Amino acid sequence: ADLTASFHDHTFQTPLMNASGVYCYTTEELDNLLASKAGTLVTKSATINYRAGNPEPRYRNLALGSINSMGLPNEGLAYYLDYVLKKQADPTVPTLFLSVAGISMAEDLDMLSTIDQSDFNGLTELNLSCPNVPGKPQVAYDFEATEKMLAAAFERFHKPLGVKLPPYFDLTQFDIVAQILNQYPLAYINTINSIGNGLYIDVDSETVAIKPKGGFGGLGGAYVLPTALANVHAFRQRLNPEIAIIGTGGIENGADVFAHLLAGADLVQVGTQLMKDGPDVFTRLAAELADIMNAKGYHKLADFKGKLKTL
Ligand code: FMN
Repeated sequence: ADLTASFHDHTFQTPLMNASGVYCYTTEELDNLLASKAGTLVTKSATINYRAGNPEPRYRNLALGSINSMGLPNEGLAYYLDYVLKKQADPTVPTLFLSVAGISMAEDLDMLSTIDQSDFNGLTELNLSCPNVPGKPQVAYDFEATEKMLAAAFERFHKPLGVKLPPYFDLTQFDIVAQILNQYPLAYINTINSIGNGLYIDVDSETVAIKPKGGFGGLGGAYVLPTALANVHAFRQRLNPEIAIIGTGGIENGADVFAHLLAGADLVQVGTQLMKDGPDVFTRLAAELADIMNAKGYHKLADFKGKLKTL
């Protein structure tokens, strides 16, 4: 099977990539992703300046996924911008994604201006959905703030822009959010970020799993797959066709990748499973996806992408 994925005018060898925040903090990790079966990569969500993030332990692998409250540790925008600018000079490197997540709207706009004025020619992802900064609500759960943010962003930003969204749970929320997003020339949405503020309890020790926020943290992995698929599909049914979708959440195997694509994703991202397995996960996922396609007689992604059947 041919796993080539197209995304606007970009072509990737596979539809697979890392999810921001996992295995993308350092240039060494980013280089290892480029050497893997991932079709491309996204950098760790950046703030203007370096952040140490929350106290540890702040991430825990769980049997059904993961819980984390990292608090946006990152090297600062200049570090990641410098990386993608260096790499884009190499014709063998695919188009890259650069993620930003300011602590305030002013910081987001400041970073977007910096990127706009740089030579970066890849895709920029504005993270409107970080659930793990104490005292900060997620922008994307405030519909007025989301609309204001997008209006201000597109006033100063002239390059391809996507947004990373949190999961929504009510069909009326999908209607409202899609109606806002459809007003802007977005290149794509990326859905979903972690399901915010889960609480894992270890019954033996009678304690939580992570230190920040008394144990509350974002859920990833198998816990979130049905929510992720619902968000991909609900937005694919509501968004302008020009807005592409990156499906993120709960991917453990090739069947999960297939399901995301069937629901309407153009590319997929892997967080928790990449944390557990490292970049070799992409070799396995590509092989499992190809096996499923071969068994079903599909030759290319377009043969089934978005073609989910209802009863
Ligand atoms: N999402 C972001 O957009 N920016 C981040 O900086 C970010 N950091 C994360 C750090 C960790 C340790 C984890 C586990 C997730 C983080 N996420 C971040 C969310 C993931 O990108 C992804 O949306 C979420 O984990 C669901 O995917 P999964 O089920 O494959 O883990």
